[in-house]
Amino acid sequence: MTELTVISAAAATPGDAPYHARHLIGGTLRDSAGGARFERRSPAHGTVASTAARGGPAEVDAAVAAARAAFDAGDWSRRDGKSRAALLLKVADLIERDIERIARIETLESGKPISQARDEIAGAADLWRYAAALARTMHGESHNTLGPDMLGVVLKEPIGVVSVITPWNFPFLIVSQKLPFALAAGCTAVVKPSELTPSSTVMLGELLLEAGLPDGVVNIVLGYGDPVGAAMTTDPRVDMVTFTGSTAVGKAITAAASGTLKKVSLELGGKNPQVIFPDADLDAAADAIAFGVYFNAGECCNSSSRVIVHEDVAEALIGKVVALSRAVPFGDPLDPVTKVGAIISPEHQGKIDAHVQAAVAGGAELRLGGAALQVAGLEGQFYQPTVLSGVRPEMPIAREEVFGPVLSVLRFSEFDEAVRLANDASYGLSAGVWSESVHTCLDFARRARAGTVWTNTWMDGFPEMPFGGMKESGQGRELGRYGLEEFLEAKTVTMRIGRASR
Ligand code: TXE
Repeated sequence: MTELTVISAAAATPGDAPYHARHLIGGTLRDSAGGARFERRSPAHGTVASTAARGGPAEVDAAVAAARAAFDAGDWSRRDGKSRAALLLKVADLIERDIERIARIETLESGKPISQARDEIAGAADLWRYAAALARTMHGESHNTLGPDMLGVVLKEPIGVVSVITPWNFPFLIVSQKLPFALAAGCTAVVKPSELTPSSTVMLGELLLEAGLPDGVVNIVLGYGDPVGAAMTTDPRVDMVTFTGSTAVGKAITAAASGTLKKVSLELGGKNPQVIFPDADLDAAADAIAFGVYFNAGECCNSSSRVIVHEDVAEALIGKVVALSRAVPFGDPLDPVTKVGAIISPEHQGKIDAHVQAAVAGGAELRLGGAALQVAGLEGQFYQPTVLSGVRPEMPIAREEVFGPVLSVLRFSEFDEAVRLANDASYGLSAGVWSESVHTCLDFARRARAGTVWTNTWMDGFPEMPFGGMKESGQGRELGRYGLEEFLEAKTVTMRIGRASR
């Protein structure tokens, strides 16, 4: 079962002094009034990666007040697109200048490989740049067929104060899928990063100050979902909540926000299928499957955790995936060779293992892995690359988000069966199809209930292309023009023109 590619400790105790993350409220970085703090240990090394101010209702109240005042004052919300764009471009430059610093804290707090953290920060900078372009292309519409003496204009206006609540798996990327688009639209914001990964968002706050963003336009409050996130979803001065995280919390936020009828935009979990038809390029598919399931240790909403393969090629495909799985370098995330790092927390590692053991007890066949991974010299938690075959659609492992490096393989024999299995989940985030036939791919793409369908590829993302989910994977879209529209409201202005008297 073993014979994996394990990367032992590059440096068992990283020498970094822990970063201290503070709230950003009204243009000032500060600790909580009573001095409350929490600390984050590296999930790979066990050392203290950071300490953070621990906020509560008082900090949320001050941050929301600052965001509301900044919005209503209009220095940002009514500023012209050209100067909004100039500021967002400056932020992109500053992010690129600080890639190394931000990537390192992402790795230390989340356990993800440093090479992928660098890519994530570079990709985030590109999102700020793309949003800057959108800031100059915002426009409404005009109507001149309402009658000879009537003119109608639809204005696009910023929705107002936005609460931005983000998870731990891609902290810097996810805040950058939301915040620059909200700012491009003219909104102001209160941001809460996950309590597990607070620091990179505060580093972003430092860059926003350096770039000259007016005080109060972006505020950051650190702390736990309850009370900080909860207060951000009920405060009547907040107009919209944008959230990425678990489906359970997404539902709780929707319920909490309904009291004041805030707009809610949600990017939640996935149980994303890759469907492999018998004429597919199996080497390419196997490669994409291994990448799709092990990227970010499977702690990824787009994880391709379900493979649905035609019975004629199932064994050949599984063989290739298992061989690739053995070759993927798992281990110390600070080593640039590593492709898969640590699991975010011991509790989460326990949940992953419980899923795997239940599947095996239920009749799934363990083809690789299925246990914790020991990495020499490191104290943190790692999980072996795991491949399960013989998974049946009714098993929990085929339906629930595992959020770990665990692949479930199901089989099919007919096209319609493949579509039915792919859509047989409460989630609808992304799906993949592999076939040499463009007809098979497009037929599947049109019938898949998923916000994104990759054909003969997996997990390509572009700022220009919208991203979001159907069913319980969420509502609303990020990125592309859609990502800007989420933060805009349409206002109808109707004018009587000409000299005709009423
Ligand atoms: O997420 P939570 P967790 C899934 C994945 C994972 C599971 C749990 O399956 O195993 O969720 O992860 C804040 N009001 N995803 O527990 O709890 C919280 O502080 C307002 C998928 O870390 O959803 C954090 O900032 N906010 C996902 C954020 O919500 C609240 C990425 C996310 O935390 C809150 C992460 C409340 N009542 C996990 N409770 C994806 N889509 O990729 C918590 N929060």
